[in-house]
Parts: sequence; structure tokens; C-alpha cells
Amino acid sequence: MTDYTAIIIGSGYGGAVSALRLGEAGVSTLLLEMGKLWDAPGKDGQVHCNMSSPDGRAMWFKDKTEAPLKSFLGLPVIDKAIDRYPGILDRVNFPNMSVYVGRGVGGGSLVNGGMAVVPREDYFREVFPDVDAAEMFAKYYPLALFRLQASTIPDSLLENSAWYRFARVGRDQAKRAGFKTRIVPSVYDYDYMGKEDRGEARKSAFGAELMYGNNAGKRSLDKTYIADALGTGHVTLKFLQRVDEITVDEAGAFPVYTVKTSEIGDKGPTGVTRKFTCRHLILSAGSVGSSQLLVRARATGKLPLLNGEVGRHWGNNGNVMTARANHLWNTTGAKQSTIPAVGIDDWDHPTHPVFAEIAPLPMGFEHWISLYLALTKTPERGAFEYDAASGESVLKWGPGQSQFSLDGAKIMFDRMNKANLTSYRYDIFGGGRAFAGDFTYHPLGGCALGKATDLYGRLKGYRNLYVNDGALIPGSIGVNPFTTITALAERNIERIIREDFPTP
Ligand code: FAE
Repeated sequence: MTDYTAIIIGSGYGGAVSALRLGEAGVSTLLLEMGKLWDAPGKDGQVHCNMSSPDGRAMWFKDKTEAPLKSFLGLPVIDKAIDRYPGILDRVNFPNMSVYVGRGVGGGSLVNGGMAVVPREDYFREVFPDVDAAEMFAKYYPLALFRLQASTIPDSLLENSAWYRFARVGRDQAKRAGFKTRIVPSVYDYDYMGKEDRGEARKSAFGAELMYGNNAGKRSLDKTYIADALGTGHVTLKFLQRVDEITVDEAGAFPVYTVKTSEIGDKGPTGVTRKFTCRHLILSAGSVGSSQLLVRARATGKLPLLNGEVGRHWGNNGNVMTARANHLWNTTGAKQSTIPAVGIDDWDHPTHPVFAEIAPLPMGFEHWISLYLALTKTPERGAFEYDAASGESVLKWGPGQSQFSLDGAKIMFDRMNKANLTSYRYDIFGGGRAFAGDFTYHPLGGCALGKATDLYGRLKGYRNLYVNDGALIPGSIGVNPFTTITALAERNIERIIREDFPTP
């Protein structure tokens, strides 16, 4: 007997989808999450703090915020001192590359921009030559968009609201430079946003809330997939439980997996550890989390049969952030919604395809800045290696590995500046740089589909051991990734439940 039939580590997109579908199939399932369940208000009456006045709730055990933007007009105004606390956003710092991830029940959905973007089918086929793309685009992407409750911004907001002036300015300038633009769906509730716009509801997207959580409007996974998973009555949720170790006993008729957890308290690990056993173990701790756990398990002899592909094919989805300065008469607005709505599509570029999100920069005053998160078709890949001294799996990413992406972003935004007679901002990423390629919001890979796993996420070397999250995507998908992670997770878990779980 095991404690549960299935255990899922991590409650982001892959974990949430797996939990719902296992719950619906009647499988007794434990969903483990190292972060908090964000459901109780703090002293200010709000569950989350906003980006203008961050406190301990903002970041995962940091002494100060670690924002992607470092300064403004040369003043180091962005990072603020905060209490160490199990906050909602983590920045995992590796040499040459830092990775932003969400911590809490809902994973990245708690902190992300909510952009639910479907990649181009031709690029999906290139990334996943062995996956049935026609089935993905006919069945699993529509299913993911439906379950995530994605919708498209109404014209009344995009074309008329003061809070979307930054997007209109960015779109018009892109068109002037000859680029295609496209509206991207979002999981933000646009009916609620309409009320924010009319002054009928408390401002969330219009109140500088996003990276440290939204107090309203955002349909994060705790409100969609995870709520539905718990509603099946077969899924148990335990949060503030960090999985530290995975072991397997293969002596019996079926493998028994044991996961060892550390309880996390307000000040850090409390010293309380627990063990949970199961027959089927799904890693959905995200690209970094799942890769780190498995690389360590292989190196320390706990799961020695994992193959050499585990830890490899990691990429940053080509993320580069850049900022342009606009003319004084071309204001981007003191009012800016935190929810992006428009992307610039130059994916047909012959050498440097780029898809760039026109990103908001809600500072509460006019700054004339246009901010972008560019995603490039970078061929660069990193790998996780176990460091015995620290007991951690560390990402190896060389100092030159972001150059291809930096070059691609420069090609796009040089053209944009030339067409609009504008220039870059050099004062906001630190070090006098106009581009930042040393952090990512989109960690992908580490347990690539068809390499570390079979074509459905079953890890090679072990029975009933799976990865179902962004670690399956080998480094790049060309657009913001959570819709693909969700759609792939739907596809994989459907097959796994059908073939690996006995019918009750
Ligand atoms: P993820 O959502 O990271 O979930 C993993 C979960 O596992 C987390 O809750 C972890 O706390 C938990 N975990 C990790 N290790 C352990 C452990 N040892 N024990 C227990 N729990 C553990 O994984 N993507 C888009 O498509 N559109 C956007 O607009 C967008 N904007 C973004 C903005 C920001 C600021 C950030 C940080 C990300 C953004 N992303 C966006 C990326 C997106 O959130 C990310 O690709 C997905 O969240 C990844 O989903 P996974 O299921 O792989």
C-alpha cells in the first residue's frame, strides 16, 4: 500500500492539468507545492502587494526585491528592502543567467503576464517533429485556451482606454517600421478590466499589480484547473512542502516512489520533514525545479538509471528585454495596464526571427518609455550539472550564450528606431546597457520530450515516473510558453491515464 496512487510535485501549469485529469479519473492524488496558498489577506487587507510598494509577500526569501529593471535616470530606484518571507516571485540566480519563477499554489500563473499565445504551427513542428501537430492544434490548444479561460481584449479597451495608450503607441510604431502586429489573448478577465476602466471596481491590472500577484481579475490556476481538481474529491493539496529527495523501491510488482519534503515556514524550513509514498510520480516543478530534482537524484544514486539527456536542452526561449525612448510629444501614458495585449511578429525574418511583446512599464508617471520582451529563435542551449559541494544542480550557461538573442533583438529595434527617429534607453537595465539578456521569464527544457522521456513524458529508465511541465520543451517555442505547456500536459496526461493506470 502507498499513501497515494499518484503524487505530483509542483502546482504550475503541468501540475494543475495533471491534478485535474487524475482527479477526474478517480485516482487518489497528492499535489505538493513548496510555496504558499495565496488566499489570506495581509495587514493591509490585500492578499498581494503591488509593484510600487513591495513587502515580504513579493519575493521568495530575499532581503530586497530583484526586479528586472535596475534603475531609472541613473538612480537605483527599483529594488526595495523587504522582509525575508515565502513570497510569490523567485529569481533563481545562476552564473550568466537568472530565472524568474512563481512560488505558490498556481506556480507561474500567479506572477505572469497572462498572455495565452499559441505558437506558429510550422515552428511547433520544428521543435517537436515527433508530436502529432495537427492533433495539438485541432484538439489540445483549443482545450487549453478554453480551460485557462483565455479571451481577447475588447476594442473598447485596446483602442480607447488611457491605460492601453502604451500598446497603441507601440503598435503604431511597429507598423511604421513595417512589422506585423497581433493581438494576443489573455487569461485576465476583461469584463473586470472594463469595470476598472470605468472606475467601478478596485484596480488590479490598472493598479500596478502583476509580478507580485493580482488581487483581482487574473484567472490564475488556483481559480481554474486547481479549483476544479480539488472539486473532484480525489486530489489532496499540501503547500509549503518542498520536495528535497525522490527515491524508488523496485522490489515489488510495481515501483514505490518516496518523496521526502521539508516544511517551509515564514522564516524558512522549519526542520519538520515528511515522507509520502506513491505508485506514480509526476514531476511538474517547472523547467528548473524538475531538472534540478532529477539531475540531483541521478548524481546521488537515488535514480541512477535516468539517462544522460536529463538536465540537457535547456533554453531561455531567447528572452531579451529592451527599452526605447519616445519623443516628448509621443507619450506612453502615466496610466498603464499591467496586462500586455499586443505582440510584434517578425518570425519570418531570414536569420533572426523575433516575436516581441509590447510590455507595459507602469511607474505611475509619464516616462515616454516603450518596453519590450523579445523572444528569439535562439539555437543556444544550457545544461544542469550537479555540484556535490553545494548539493545543488546548477545551470551552466556561458557568458556569450545570450549574444544570438541580443543580436536578434537589436535588428528588430534598430529598424524600429530608424523608422520612428527614436533611440534606446541606456539607464534602466544597469551597466549602461540598452538590452538585457541575462534573465528569463521563460525557462524551458531540461527533460526534453522524446529525449529524457518518451513522447508522452515518461522518464526513460523507470516505470511510472513522469515529467509534465515546461521542462519537456527543448529551450524555445517562439512565443510565451504557458499555453503550449498546458496543451502538451493535457495531451500527455490523457495518454498516461489511459495506458498506465488500471481502470477502476
Ligand atoms: P511553474 O509554473 O513554474 O510551476 C512549478 C511549480 O513547482 C511552482 O509553483 C514551484 O514553486 C513548484 N516547485 C518547484 N520546485 C519544487 C519542489 N522541490 N517542491 C515542491 N514544489 C516545487 O512550471 N508565460 C506565458 O505564456 N505568458 C505570459 O504572459 C508570461 N509572463 C510571465 C511573466 C513573468 C514575470 C514570469 C516569471 C513568467 C511568465 N511566463 C509567461 C512564463 C510562465 O509563467 C511559465 O512558462 C510557466 O509558469 C511554467 O509552467 P510550469 O508548469 O512548467
